[in-house]
Amino acid sequence: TKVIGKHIEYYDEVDSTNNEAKKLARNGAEDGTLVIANCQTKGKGRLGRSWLSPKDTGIWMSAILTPNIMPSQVSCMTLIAGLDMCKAIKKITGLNASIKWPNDIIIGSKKVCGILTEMSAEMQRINYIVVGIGVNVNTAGFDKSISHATSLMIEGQKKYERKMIIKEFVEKFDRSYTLYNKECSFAPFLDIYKENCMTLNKEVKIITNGDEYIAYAKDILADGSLLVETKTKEEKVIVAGEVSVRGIQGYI
Ligand code: BT5
Repeated sequence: TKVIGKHIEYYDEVDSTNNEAKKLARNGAEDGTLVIANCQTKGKGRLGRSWLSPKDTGIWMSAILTPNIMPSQVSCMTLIAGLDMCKAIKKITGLNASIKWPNDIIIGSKKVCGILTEMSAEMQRINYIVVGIGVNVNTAGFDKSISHATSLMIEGQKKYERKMIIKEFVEKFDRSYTLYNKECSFAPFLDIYKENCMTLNKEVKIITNGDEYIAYAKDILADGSLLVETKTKEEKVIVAGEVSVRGIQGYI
């Protein structure tokens, strides 16, 4: 690869690879540095939630990125990482994975991968981005409290080598990262993102700024935002917030 994973920091156990990556980034780690751990004791989800990261079973990794883009473009970087992980999972396992906008990866109606992006920025400039990716690979089962979770092993009925998925992802993301830095636009990824996105043409629940409503997911726009139509036929553009898709078990 040219940038992503040229430098890899591996740990047997850390609190969170995102926290470790942020420390390294503050100390000037090079663009594309990957932090990978076999186990996280305090894996983090979004909005202060926790992410179960037991040893030997999953991919818990964070990429440190220092692209020359505006803070408003960071969400595209996350979309692209999700897309490349979705493609890597499909290539290595043959399973029918798809993306729940913006960047959860779903198989059937269950979540196999989540992404947590954190950044340090000024108004017009990014200091660094940390894209943290968690994939349940060989997890045998989940607690009832996260019944919406699944693993590649549960879905494919066999074990997978974590390093093969990491390798596939890193190669893809390296190419995407170079392209994004050159074009500074999500446009080259839009069609393929839509092809891999299960959110489109479905009823969704939008939770944003304390507001919650049901809408219909119509399209993904050139900047990666989600266009929805409310029950009163009003169009809204969703840039951040939580989107649940109506699935087999209600909304996931
Ligand atoms: C996410 O949050 O989906 C982002 C997860 C990011 C994890 C990676 S691992 C490497 C890096 N280092 C970190 O510390 N984090 C990143 P969110 O959408 O908020 O989902 C969190 C929710 O998913 C929790 O509240 C649980 O209900 C559920 N959950 C927890 N562990 C899970 C798991 N292993 N698989 C699926 N769902 C899980």
